[in-house]
Amino acid sequence: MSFQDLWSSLLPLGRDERTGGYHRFSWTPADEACRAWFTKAAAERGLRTQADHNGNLWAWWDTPTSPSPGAVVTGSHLDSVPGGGAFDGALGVASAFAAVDTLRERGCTPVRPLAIAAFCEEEGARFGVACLGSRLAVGTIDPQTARALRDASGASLAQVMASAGHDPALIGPDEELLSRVSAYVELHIEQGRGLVDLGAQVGVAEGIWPHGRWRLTFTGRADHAGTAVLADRRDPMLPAAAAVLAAREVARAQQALATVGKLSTEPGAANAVASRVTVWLDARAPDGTALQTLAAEILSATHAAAQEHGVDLDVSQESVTPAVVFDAGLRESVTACLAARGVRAPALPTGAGHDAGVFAARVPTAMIFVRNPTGVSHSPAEYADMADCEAGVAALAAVLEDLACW
Ligand code: HGY
Ligand code: MN
Ligand code: MN
Repeated sequence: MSFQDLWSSLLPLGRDERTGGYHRFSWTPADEACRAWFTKAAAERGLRTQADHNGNLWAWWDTPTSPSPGAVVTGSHLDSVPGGGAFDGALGVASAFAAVDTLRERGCTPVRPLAIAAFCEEEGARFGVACLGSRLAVGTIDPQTARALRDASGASLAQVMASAGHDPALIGPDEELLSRVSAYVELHIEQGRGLVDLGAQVGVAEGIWPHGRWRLTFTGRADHAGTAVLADRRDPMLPAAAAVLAAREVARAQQALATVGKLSTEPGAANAVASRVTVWLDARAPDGTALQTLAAEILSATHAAAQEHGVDLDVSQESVTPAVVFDAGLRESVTACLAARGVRAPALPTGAGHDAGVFAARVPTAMIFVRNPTGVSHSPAEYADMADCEAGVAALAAVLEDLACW
């Protein structure tokens, strides 16, 4: 099967035909369709599928003889942000299956197990914590905290996993699995224009900026929009607006990134002063100290605004991910492997989080980026040329051949 055919079979799943955006949230029918797609793609290649106790999917190419220790894992995630693009995560999973096809066509038989992974809830779009499935597997989130996470409807992860037939009591670190993995290589569409500016089809990740996500809940007093005197109001929308503007202003001043992209308001009446407004702050900076300074300054300005308007503010840190520097040795061998095949793969930093960033804490990890002509991501406009996607598959296949077939 060509990459293009494999890719076309995944494209319609979870797609909103009206906007072209994707709504692939963990443990929903769209996610179920993606899991079925993964299982079918694995079966068509004779790979053994396993769903681990954290909800991550694995497709194993077991070696016929007694395998050398140290599985090589590749893959990414199939979930999306609300209204996300087609390529974020999905390109890495589809490219992994296509890379297995390429290895088969070349007659390569791995001497060590080779696995394709699709990690659960990488975007944190439903339960609020990014890379939830890989964090659980690696042990960087407390299982009890994870079980108690709730989605917008109030359903907990434990309830949702149980209804999907998984025992939530089992979630948590998978030491046995981690002990078997010698390397993880994730292919991902670049979320930025680095490769465009460098004129390269593929690149290799240097590292990931530290980033954090905070939930800010402003509680004021509901009132009538047409009668409540302005001076008497305790309007939570005002300090929420201050938080949005402070995020932009402080990030600009500190050459960092801060975004408020999600806001909810109660009761949500057009003719009433809100009683409660919740906003989610996403902050990212070049290093840990810069991230702390960035967040502290935004939150301080926000607290001041809440006080000024007589509004209570509760700040909850949903997730903070430290800076990631990928394994230099693995990164150099990936770069050398591609150079030996005449492929220039420049090294790039990124502000986007990935499961590879989580796995890097426990396993030598590398990332291959595929050129994104506009750099746009987390949007229906996210796009990669098919020629660049196929160059990504060829690069991934070459790296997997080097790592697993000799
Ligand atoms: O938010 C991120 O950087 C990633 O897409 N989860
Ligand atoms: Mn993403
Ligand atoms: Mn992603």
